[in-house]
Amino acid sequence: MTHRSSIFPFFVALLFFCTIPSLAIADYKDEYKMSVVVGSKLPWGQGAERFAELVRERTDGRINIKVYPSSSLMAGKQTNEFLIHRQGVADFCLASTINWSSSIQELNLFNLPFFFPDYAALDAVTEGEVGDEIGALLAEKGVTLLAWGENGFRELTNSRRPVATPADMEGLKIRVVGTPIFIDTMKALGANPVNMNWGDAQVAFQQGVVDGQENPVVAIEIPVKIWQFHQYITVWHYVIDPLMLTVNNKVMASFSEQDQEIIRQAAQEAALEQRAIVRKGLIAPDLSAFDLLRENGMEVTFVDDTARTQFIEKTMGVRQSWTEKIGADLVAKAQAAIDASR
Ligand code: X2X
Repeated sequence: MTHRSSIFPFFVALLFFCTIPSLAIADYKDEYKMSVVVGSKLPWGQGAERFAELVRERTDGRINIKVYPSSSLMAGKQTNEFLIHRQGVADFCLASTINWSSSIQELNLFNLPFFFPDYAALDAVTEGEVGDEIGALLAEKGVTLLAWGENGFRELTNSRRPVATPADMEGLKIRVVGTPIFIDTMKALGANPVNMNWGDAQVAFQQGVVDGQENPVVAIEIPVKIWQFHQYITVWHYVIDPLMLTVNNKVMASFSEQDQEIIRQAAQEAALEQRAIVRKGLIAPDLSAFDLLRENGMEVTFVDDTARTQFIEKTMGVRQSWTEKIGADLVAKAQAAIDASR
């Protein structure tokens, strides 16, 4: 009897101290899922890994984010990513606007053909009023935009011939993402677009099912060694591909204010690093990325100003019809930011 009563307070104390820390993180899950469309070895996948690592370190493991690469959370169907993010299947994403733009029309702004001339134009848009408006729009739809990362300008590669003017596009079979504006643009250029998920695309290049594709040089074409399939590359900056680092609103709200701040900061840092990595070697005077393509046997064609004007004219109908879907007001604001950046 005496023995039992002396040990009782000890158990109460033990129970108390063990419960306190677990109560404080009671709402946190053991694992948060982060979706990425491409593999972990690409700079895009590595940007997500870097973010997860920074968050894990700075929250002492309270927030454990696991990256699910290669569209694995949406069974390969990359254009479903926004839907599964909104539903909470993916808590976090590092996502291309291309894959979300069939769900959110406004994101087609970045897919307007030959609209963004250079990186300064992109930064002026994402870091200005338009970037904020897109953030507000995403928030309304259930996700919080934490930072802008980057895939890069999308450049054409093919196995048939050098492409320098719109006439050279005639009849080329080009793989594109299953996003309608890409089909429209390729058709306007006289090409034959085939839509395909990224997971299937690489096999299609290998088997020569398509003649060509379009993706960023440093972020995708070099890491997948596109020269194994395509000898010709056209540097035409036809579409820009920013990435959005996002978190589901409800998931964000479940974190303490201190942890939310850690997440915001980590996102900014990881995205900034990731953007620098994918731009390296692409902007004069450092054009080493193109040298690497040449060393691997590719013929690099830079589209000059005259040809760019021809490409713009050839796709003007696409630009006009999609401007209506995106919202003329948003496109005009982006145009003003681009003009001011020049
Ligand atoms: O599918 C593509 O081409 C990729 C990997 O660049 C995107 O997800 C937009």
